[in-house]
Amino acid sequence: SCSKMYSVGIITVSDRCYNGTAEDLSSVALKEILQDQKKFDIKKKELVPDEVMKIQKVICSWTRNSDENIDLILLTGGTGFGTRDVTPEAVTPILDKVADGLSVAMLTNSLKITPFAALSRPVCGIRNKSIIITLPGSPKAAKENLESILNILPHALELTL
Ligand code: MTE
Ligand code: CU1
Repeated sequence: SCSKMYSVGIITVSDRCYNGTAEDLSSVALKEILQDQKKFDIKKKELVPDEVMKIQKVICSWTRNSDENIDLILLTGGTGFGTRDVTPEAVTPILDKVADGLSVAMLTNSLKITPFAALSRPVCGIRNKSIIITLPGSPKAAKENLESILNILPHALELTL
């Protein structure tokens, strides 16, 4: 059944939030959406700059089979076309399995809202039985992308166990 609670970790990837010139409002928005569902327990939160190694280090220390044993890892930010945007490049090489269906679902829904959705380069998949999803950086974009796959996540998480 889908009555189980799943643990969630949120990684904000942003140079500006990391150096204190911007406020991390996206992880707050994501938290609110997840809390409304009553199926997710937000156990971890981390803020990292747009750097491949730092992003990978947090993901690898959170996955199932690690001490933290996080079921669902959400990243927000760094999916765009900027020179510093490296979230997809950080996530891709550490995935055991790629789940393009989640990316297609997010893009399909997002393109109904704004053509600028095409400027996000989402990468989703599985590592050590944890589901990893990359979301854009703005609170609005992060929220819209997560909402477009929210209802299918409990079943996905059940299957990866
Ligand atoms: N997706 C949705 N649903 N809504 C949005 O407003 N903004 C886009 C895109 N995806 C947006 C969206 C814009 S303008 C950019 S530049 C990209 O996400 C990349 O965002 P990131 O670099 O902050 O990750
Ligand atoms: Cu943009």
